[in-house]
Formats: sequence, C-alpha cells, structure tokens
Amino acid sequence: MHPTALLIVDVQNDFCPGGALAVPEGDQVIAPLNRLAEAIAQRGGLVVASRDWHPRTTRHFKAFGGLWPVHCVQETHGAAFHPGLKLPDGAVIVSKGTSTEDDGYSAFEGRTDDGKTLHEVLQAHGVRRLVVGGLATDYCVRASVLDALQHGYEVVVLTDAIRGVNLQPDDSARALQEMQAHGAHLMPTEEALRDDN
Ligand code: VGL
Ligand code: ZN
Repeated sequence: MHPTALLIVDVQNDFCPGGALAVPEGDQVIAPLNRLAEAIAQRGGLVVASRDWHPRTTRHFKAFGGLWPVHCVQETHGAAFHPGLKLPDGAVIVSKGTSTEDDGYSAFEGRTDDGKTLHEVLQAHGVRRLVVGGLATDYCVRASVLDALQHGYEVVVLTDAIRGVNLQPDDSARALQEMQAHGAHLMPTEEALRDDN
C-alpha cells in the first residue's frame, strides 16, 4: 500500500488576485485542488500544503537584494492560505522560505511545525507518488517538482491547477517543459482523479 500524496503549493492570499505578489488567475487553482484534496483524503491518501513563510527581513525581498516585493511575511494576512482553499482533516502544513539568506522556493526545503521535512513526512506515510498543483508554476511548483523527482518520487503535475508569475512571458511554459524532461507527468485534474490509486 503506497498512498498518493497531493502537494498543494503556496495557495496563499499574497499570490492570489489583490495580494502583494499576485499571480495572474492565481485563485483559479483552488477549485480543482479542493476536488482532488477531497478525493485523495477519501481514498486514504495524504494532503500536504506548503506555504511561503518569510521573515520580515530576507534577501528574498527587493529591499535586501532579492527579486520580490514583500510578500508572505509570517503570521500576516497575506501569508494565510486563501480562504477558499479547503484542507481536509489531517492535512500537513510545511513552511518554507523561512531563512533570511535564501529564496527557499522548494517545499522540500520546508518543515512542519514539529520540525519534519517534507521528505520525512512522505516517507513516514509510505508515499511514492506525488500529485502537485498550486503557485507559482515557474518558481515554487517548479523547484518542488524537480526536488521530488530528485528524491525518486513519481510526480504528476496538474496542468489546470497551476499558474505562473511569468516575469518573462514564456517562463511557465519553459518550466513545464523542464519538469517533463526530468520525468514529471503532466495531466489535467480530471485525468488525475481517474488515474489515482
Ligand atoms: C514564490 C516567488 C517568490 C512561489 C515564492 O511560491 O512560487 N514565487 N516567492
Ligand atoms: Zn517568497
């Protein structure tokens, strides 16, 4: 028995319309992720939600040499999960980007409140297959998917449940190609629902 895990990446207020680092159509990922989260929880799978969880002062932010406006500062409204996101009971939360020194894009760099890495949580549940959606395609989804493949997981990327920042217009398309080239399977949520085991 190797349950599937759903990894919901950074569906937080600041990445949704009206937020400090709004991803175009960022809130469009919520409906498909809610459906899949419910289905996977019902089938005894694991749901993990990562969150970008920055200190006020970090090299990740423009003011301190980074790329980004201030966003997802720990304990603020912008860092809260979008109110439309429905996490099932037992969902595991992984906080990442907590360092003052680096970007921390990948959920595999994050930790749960009790200090476990994502890889440790997945191993403890016997998970081998990860289904991934959320924000943003070209940063945290990309980094998390590439790390998952590196760790040996089978990875499905939900093509209709991701959105990108696209600082360059084709960043998301290139990120998807890169994930696929490293072995990720790309499919819409509908297919992942049928496909799940
Ligand atoms: C992200 C930019 C900055 C992400 C986080 O969650 O993809 N992107 N911080
Ligand atoms: Zn960030």
